[in-house]
Amino acid sequence: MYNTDDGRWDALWVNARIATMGAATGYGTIEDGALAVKDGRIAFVGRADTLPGLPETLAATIHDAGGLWMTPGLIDCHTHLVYAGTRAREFEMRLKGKSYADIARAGGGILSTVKATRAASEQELYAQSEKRLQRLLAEGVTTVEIKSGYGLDLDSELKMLRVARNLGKHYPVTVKTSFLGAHAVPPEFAGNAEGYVTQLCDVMLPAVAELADAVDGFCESIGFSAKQMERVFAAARAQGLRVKLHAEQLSDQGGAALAAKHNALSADHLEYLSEAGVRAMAEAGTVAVLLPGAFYYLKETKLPPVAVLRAAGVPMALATDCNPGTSPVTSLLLMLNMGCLLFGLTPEEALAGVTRHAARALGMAQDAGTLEEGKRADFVLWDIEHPSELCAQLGGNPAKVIVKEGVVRR
Ligand code: DI6
Ligand code: FE
Repeated sequence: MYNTDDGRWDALWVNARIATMGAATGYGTIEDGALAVKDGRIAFVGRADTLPGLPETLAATIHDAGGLWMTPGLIDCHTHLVYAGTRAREFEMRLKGKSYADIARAGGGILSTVKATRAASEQELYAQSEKRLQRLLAEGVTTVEIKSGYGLDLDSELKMLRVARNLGKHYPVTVKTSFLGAHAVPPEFAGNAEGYVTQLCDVMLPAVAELADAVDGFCESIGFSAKQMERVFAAARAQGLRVKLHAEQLSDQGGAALAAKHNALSADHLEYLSEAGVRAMAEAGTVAVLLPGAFYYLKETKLPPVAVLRAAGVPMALATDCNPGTSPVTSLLLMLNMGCLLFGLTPEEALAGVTRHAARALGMAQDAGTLEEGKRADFVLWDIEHPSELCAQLGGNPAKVIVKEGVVRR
């Protein structure tokens, strides 16, 4: 790395093998590639021999990527990483034969994390959540979605959303928040889900809207019905917020079609998705967010209909679902492997699922997810021989250099 005096660009990276992820299929590979940064955005990406001059004359700082592979910064578009406590005891119970739904109905599950999260101070909650975020970032994540939904009362939901936003202020990561008040019925409303939905729509949603980028829900027999979610979505629209939905995770509730009808950014999980649901998503352009960590951790056997989604042209994203109950996962790279081996994605599809399609699932397609001029200069240099290695490997971390909005963070 060396400096020149009056470069046009802030920085220029040369000698990189670039997987732009900008092509409809494949990696969008550029051999002997160069990428320039200006004001945190990508100002040039292409073959070095198409640069408009000698590198030294073009930028203030020249970085030699040393032949490493460059990809967009990874995007984890579905996490619940702000929470307190653990649920390891439930892991033991499930090993002894109890199901996730049994435990939830007995007052464990989500509600046990609600108890711990309500009890935690904002500082404690931040400290516990920060560790999980650090692990995600170490593997090249530069954008993360974080849901509320373990507070389920106004103050605790606000606390969660503030923690999520503050993490984004203190770490080199873009945080998108989702209000997931419709995650479970809190104890104060036991037996009165309708009453809780009313409180959620009339009081909570307007009060959290400033801290939320989108509104989510858990549409399930142990969560909220499609009818109840419809009320939540109407309230979201009144606040000008886009929606998304945990749909068809444990049973087919018609959630994906409902989400599509409300122009949702994404429908997530989708193991029990019907063909009608796939068609509705395709027509609406709703992203399918696949969560192999939860599939694996719950020992689910029903697979999401990947071949049908693919044939219908529904964009498929992959995410960790980082949460204490069904997916205590802080490795998006591990999800690449599981997406391929458990769900049958190709490595190109898996990588698009944590870049281009994940950006779209967050409504950020204009801004992130591919290495193209005008987008944020969020990228990773990997010590790998080919992008497929990011999917093929288990464990280890080949991320060598992580750049967030043009600034080297590692
Ligand atoms: N589906 C999930 O997999 C997570 N939330 C949801 O709606 C699980 C949340 C938990 O068990 O704590
Ligand atoms: Fe989830």
